[in-house]
This record gives sequence, C-alpha cells and structure tokens, in this order.
Amino acid sequence: MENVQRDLIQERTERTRWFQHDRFGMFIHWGLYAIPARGEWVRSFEKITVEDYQPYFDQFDPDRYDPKAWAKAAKDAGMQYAVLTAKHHDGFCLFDSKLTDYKATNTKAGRDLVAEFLEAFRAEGIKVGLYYSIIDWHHEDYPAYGDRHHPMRNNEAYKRDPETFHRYLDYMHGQVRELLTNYGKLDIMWFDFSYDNMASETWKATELMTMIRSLQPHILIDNRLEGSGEQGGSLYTSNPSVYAGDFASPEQIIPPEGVTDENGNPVPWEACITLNNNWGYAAADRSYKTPTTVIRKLVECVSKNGNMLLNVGPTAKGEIPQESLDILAEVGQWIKQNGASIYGCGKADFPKPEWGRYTQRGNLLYAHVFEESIGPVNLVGLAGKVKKARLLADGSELFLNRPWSAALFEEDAFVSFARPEHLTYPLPDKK
Ligand code: JFZ
Repeated sequence: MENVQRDLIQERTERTRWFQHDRFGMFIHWGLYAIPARGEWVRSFEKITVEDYQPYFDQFDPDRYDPKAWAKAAKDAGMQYAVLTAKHHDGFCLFDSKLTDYKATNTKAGRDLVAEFLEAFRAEGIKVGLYYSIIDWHHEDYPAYGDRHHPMRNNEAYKRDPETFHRYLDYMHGQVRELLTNYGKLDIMWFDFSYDNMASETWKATELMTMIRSLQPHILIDNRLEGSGEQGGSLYTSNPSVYAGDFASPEQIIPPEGVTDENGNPVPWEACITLNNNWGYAAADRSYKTPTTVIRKLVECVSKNGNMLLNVGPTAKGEIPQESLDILAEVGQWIKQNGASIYGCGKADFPKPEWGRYTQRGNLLYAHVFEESIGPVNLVGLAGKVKKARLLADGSELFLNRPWSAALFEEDAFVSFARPEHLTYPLPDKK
C-alpha cells in the first residue's frame, strides 16, 4: 500500500515537471455570460431562470473571435500554457458536444470554439488545458437540491429527483470523454468544483480518473474533484486518493508559505488570479491590477514554488479587453528581459530578503528588488556564498563590497548571482 502511494506521488512529480518549470499561464473565462457582462456567476447571483438566460444563447455571435490573437497575446506575455472554459457552471459548451444542443455550434458563432482555441495556441507552442465545470445549472438532471449556489434552490418546483442524478453523471463523464478523445493531446484538465456533499465519489471520481488516465496518461488534473476539508484535501497528505489531482489550485490568494504536504514535502500548486475582480467579462469592473503588481505576484508565486494562472475574460465579441492586453504587454516586456528568473525557478535556499524576493534555479540566485533602498541593497546572509553579481536585464556587473552589499539597483531592477561553483563571469581585477 505504501509503495503504491509513493508511486502515485512519484508519478505526479514526473507528470508535473513541465508545469513546475513553466510557471506562468493564461486562464480564459468565456461564455454566454460575456453578453450581460456582469461576471460568469450572473445567472446565479441575479437568480435568472433558464428561460430568461436563453436570449444570450440566441444572441451569442462572437464575430471578432480570433484565437490566434489571444495566443499571440499570451505568447508575448511570456505565458507558457493556457486553460479555456470549455463549459462553465451555466452549462453552455464552447465545444461541439454530441451530448447536448446547448453549444456554440448551435449559436450564431457556428464554430467549435474550443477546437480553434487549441489549434491557435498549439501553433504558438503554448501548452493547452480545458476547464470543465462539474457543476451544471442547465442540465435537467443536475440536482438543484444539492447546490447551495443554485438560483432555483428554494423553488419547490425546481427540486429535481435525486434518482436521476446518474443521468447527469453519464453526461458529464461522456463530455469529458469527448474532450479527451476528439481534441488531440491536452496538457491540463481543470475541473471546477466540489462543495458540501457534491465531492469525490459523488462525481464517480475514481471511474472518471481511470478513464482520463487511460485516454491521456500525461494530462495534469487539478484538485477540485475531491473537495476540501474533511471530505478531501488528500493531496496534502502522504496518502493522496486517486482523484486527489496533480496540483493545488488556490484561488485569488497566494499561500503565505507555498503549499506542502503534511510531511513538509512540496506539492505542485497554481494560484489562479483575476486581472480585475471578475473571471468572466465584467464591463463595469475597472479595478485592474497594475503590471507591477502582476509581475511582483508572479515572482511571489515562483519564490514559493508555485505557478500563476492569470485570467482574462474576453468580450461577447470574442476579444480580450484592451485593458487586459495592455497589462499583458507590459508584463511581457519585463519577462523578455527577466524570464530567466521565472522559468525553471523556485524557492531559494535563502530566506526572503527585506527589500523583495529571491527566486533560484540551481546555482543561480535571482534577487528581485521591490523596494528602493538608500545606498547599496543589503545582502545579509549571502556573505561568502555569492561569487559574482550582475544585472539580469542587461548583463552588467554589479559591485559586491564587503560585507556583501550590492550597489545601485533601481526599484524593480533584478540581479542574478552566480554562486561560487557556477562562476561564468571573470571577477573584477583585484588591485
Ligand atoms: C470557481 C468558479 O465558481 C468561478 O466562477 C471561477 O471559475 C473560479 C476559477 O472557480 O470559483 C470558486 C470555486 C470554489 C469556491 C469558490 C469559488 N469554493 O470552494 O469556495
């Protein structure tokens, strides 16, 4: 038994190798909710009935959908993978499922939007994943009675027969099979989400996982089939369940200490973060993060062995909002010069410095200076351990004087330090 568990963790470590290298991805929340433009929960929050939501299906016409432009924006931002909502909680499918009529091909879009997304992103060399909501507010056999978020929860007429839930499970498993069979190699399957008693085996999770692993053995799966708290969270133990998933998915938060299991061993994780305060397009939400914040939060994730999945919410027309594109472009400018401090990097061997953060890859330590200093940046704790310092952006050398302070960084300057065993630059002439 113990060996079996060790194998599961070992397999997870191998499967997630690329993921833990790539560090930075694009999340895309897109669906009918882009039309009301008040976020992807609009149907639930505003208690909109299936009937009153129908006009959005009838009107959906993303005539400026150009996934090549999305892929280019992701590429230029330095993102290495992308995850698109194939189906969100409202049940609308961006892909051409044979199991429902509630899909993009039956709207004015008239296209399989998932297929085109996958093609465009793969062409840019970006790894691809699909988000699939295991909650479904549209399917007639999805139990409103069990859904505390369901808009019709308190409507007696709407409480469906729990005995028919298996039909929903057939549908859900069937759609996952379609996605894993008809769309080539997928790198990530991102399920969302378990709650209350709607968790783990309620979804027939063992069966689902067995199918997924048999169809696409290398695919990464998030941890939201299992749920958290008492009924789940086995990803954080030395005994993960078969449906524990490959990585933790903290949402709108960067875990203070990163993510480790009960024995202190690192668990792969990915913080999913919005650019403003909504996942789906929200026209009135102007509270965008600054590029500096995004960069620093990405650095923070990497400094704690984690990834960042940064969200965009395309409009009803199919375009990523200009505000988001502008932020991504600036992040990309920074990544172009400083990507070496992100990709393949993780937690450093040294504690967080007072002026910023370290990331590290092998013998290279990257110092991310967030805070202006008066005089040299202090490198307390590095004495004798750093051989050479240079500015990552332009390769210029930095003066290291005893007792180990480095001179002259501007705010948001970044230095790389080659440690003694990895000396690539000649030391300055000794007088
Ligand atoms: C979920 C979705 O509901 C949301 O629309 C978005 O897709 C996000 C990435 O994931 O959000 C959640 C999931 C779980 C909880 C809260 C929000 N939860 O368990 O409390």
